Amino acid sequence: MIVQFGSCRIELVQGDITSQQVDAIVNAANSRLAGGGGVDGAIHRAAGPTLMEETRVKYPEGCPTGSAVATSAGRLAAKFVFHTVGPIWRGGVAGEADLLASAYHRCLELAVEHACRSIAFPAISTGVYGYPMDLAAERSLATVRKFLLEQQHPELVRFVLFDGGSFGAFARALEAMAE
Ligand code: AR6
Repeated sequence: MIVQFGSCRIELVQGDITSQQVDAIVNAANSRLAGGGGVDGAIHRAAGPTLMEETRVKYPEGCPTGSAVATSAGRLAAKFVFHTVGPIWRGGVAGEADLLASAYHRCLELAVEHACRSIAFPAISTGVYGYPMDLAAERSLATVRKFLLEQQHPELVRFVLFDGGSFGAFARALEAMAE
């Protein structure tokens, strides 16, 4: 599914983010940038050990929730990996929505700073961190849409949804937004 916003587009696909041919791939990391399971584990496995080595050297302090940092992409087809830290869901009363928006926003800023024309996101915070999928879809897509309409960059933002449930949630939210 593709929706155009000005000269940019948001695309939804179902699949594995590590096989995407885009300039930047976003990793849903933790604040210690220590690696982990889920999409973080998959990205580090596919990229190889240089990703963790570079992360340790460049960002020994880690990365705060709602922010993001950039590394090269090891064996991945992308040029960069942006490691962002989404919020842990605590019932919605701990600023989770703003922190989730901030994580997406900072990655999009990094994409512009690194002259990326295309970027692929997973559904940040919706796995181990427990953010409800429908709410995450709405907030994530609204944040990206606003950024694209204001900045007109990057040209392509692709959400790579791992299963049918997450793809359906994002498709419903994007359809509602395009109406
Ligand atoms: N491609 C695309 N999406 C994926 C993939 C993949 N290969 N693998 C999983 N997903 P999660 P979080 C989906 O748990 O909730 C890690 O341990 C998955 O189905 O990876 O932000 C980190 O180190 C889900 O919808 O990230 C942190 O400690 C989405 O990606 C913590 O988990 C995010 O799930 C971060 O938790």
